[in-house]
Amino acid sequence: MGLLVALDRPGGYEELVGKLCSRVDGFKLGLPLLMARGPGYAGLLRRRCRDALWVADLKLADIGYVMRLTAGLVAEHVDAVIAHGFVGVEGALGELKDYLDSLGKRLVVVASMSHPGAREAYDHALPRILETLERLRPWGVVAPATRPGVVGIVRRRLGPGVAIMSPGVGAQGAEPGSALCAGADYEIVGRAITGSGDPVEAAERIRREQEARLSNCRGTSHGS
Ligand code: O7E
Repeated sequence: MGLLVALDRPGGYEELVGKLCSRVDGFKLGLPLLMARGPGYAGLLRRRCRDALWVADLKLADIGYVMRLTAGLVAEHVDAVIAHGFVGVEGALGELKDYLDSLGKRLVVVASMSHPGAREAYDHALPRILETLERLRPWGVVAPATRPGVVGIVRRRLGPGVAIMSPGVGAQGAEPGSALCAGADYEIVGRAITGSGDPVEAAERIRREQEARLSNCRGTSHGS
């Protein structure tokens, strides 16, 4: 069971990261934050919580050359980098994966998204993106907590060896634990924690809700 906190809004997170460190599994650094504070800010935050899983979300969807340049700016400070799946393997994700492999870093690829419009964009594309993921075998995949059925499809297709991380819990309406029950390893939570008056209490509450939902759904089939 995992909880990753999305840090998106530009701001100072040093103290919050220190407080959340023992309560969550990792942090996803958003593009607005990294643009405002610079890639080195990732290193500064990491020093507050070294053993967590640190993921850079640079909204990568480009040719391999540009994705490598962009990922290279922050790679030394993080464990994993996210890229979009629809750009394909040759000249794009394949190059990025080779580059990250050479640095000992992990690639996470978006299979589908959590917002309502993702139905227009992703429902017809998902079978092709799943083929891409099967060929590429990235370390991780992003699949939407708002659509647990999609999480289940990704898990069944890619098997147990891939880390599935699911955004959409809290502000976008999915309940804590719902994606975990569908087969995800981590739920990504941003505003429900960072926008709360008491982010530590919010993270602890979400943890408890994850645990409660997971213990209820264990024994039922994934993706239902
Ligand atoms: O809604 P929140 O505040 O809990 O934040 C959700 C976070 O997950 C935010 O950082 C957003 O960029 C990310 N996210 C989604 O919300 N939906 C998706 O489908 C995919 C992502 C994501 O991380 O995409 C990586 C490119």
